[in-house]
Amino acid sequence: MHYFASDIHLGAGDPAAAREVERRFVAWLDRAGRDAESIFLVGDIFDFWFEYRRVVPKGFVRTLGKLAELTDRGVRVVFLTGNHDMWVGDYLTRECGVEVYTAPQLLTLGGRRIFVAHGDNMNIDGQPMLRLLNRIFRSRTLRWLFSWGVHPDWAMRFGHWWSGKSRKRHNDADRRAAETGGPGGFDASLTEPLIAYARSYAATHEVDDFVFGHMHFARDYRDGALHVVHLGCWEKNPAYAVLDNRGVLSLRKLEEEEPLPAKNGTR
Ligand SMILES: [Mn+2]
Repeated sequence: MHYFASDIHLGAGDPAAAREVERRFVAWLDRAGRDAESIFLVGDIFDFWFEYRRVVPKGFVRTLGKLAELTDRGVRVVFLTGNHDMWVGDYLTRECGVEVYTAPQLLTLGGRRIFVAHGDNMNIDGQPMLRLLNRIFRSRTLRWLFSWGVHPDWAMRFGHWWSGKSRKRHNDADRRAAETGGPGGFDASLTEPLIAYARSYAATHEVDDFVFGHMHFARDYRDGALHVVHLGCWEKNPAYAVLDNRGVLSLRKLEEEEPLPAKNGTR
């Protein structure tokens, strides 16, 4: 079995809610670990992560411990960075045994060809502002300057502020879309650009299934041979995907317990 989850946004929101999300995530990792060959963490696992050569952010102890335990047991854990945690360094690899990728991956799993990506900065060729931001955020120079010129407490403070702002912006966009687009229909439309990307990619590559995060809307899309799974966001409606031993990839809701308390901020 191969498992996929994204957009946990650990550390987001008020501390009690953040702790609850982490508790559910760690419980999920634990359950998945019972029959998982591999677990794919498809970006935005942390609401903000920045690491120095010898310093890592406080927190996430249960998550990091569980990841280390899983890889110690021989479960393959793969982390594809998202736009909130693109600045991971070698800590997760060295300390927790996690494979880290900063770009989309086309993998063969259980005989299936699976394209996995967080889903940010795809289809940005026609969007100069996004391209510029993407270049800035991925700049090694900026990362180096940040790392050597900014005290960690200030770097973290800035990062959490920026992440919160980014989530709020998306939240507002969702709300506006909800007001104009009517209930139910708006969120699904956000996933269309990634579906379009998948369709054009599949025209030139052999791919059985696509898995994306980022849109914070769980959706299992099929159109002929095209199969695209959008993983949900764990703050709202936790969902994950499983590639089972028959080679079928499906989206599942987190079968669990009581809903999380309502709160502000989503993405
Ligand atoms: Mn996200």
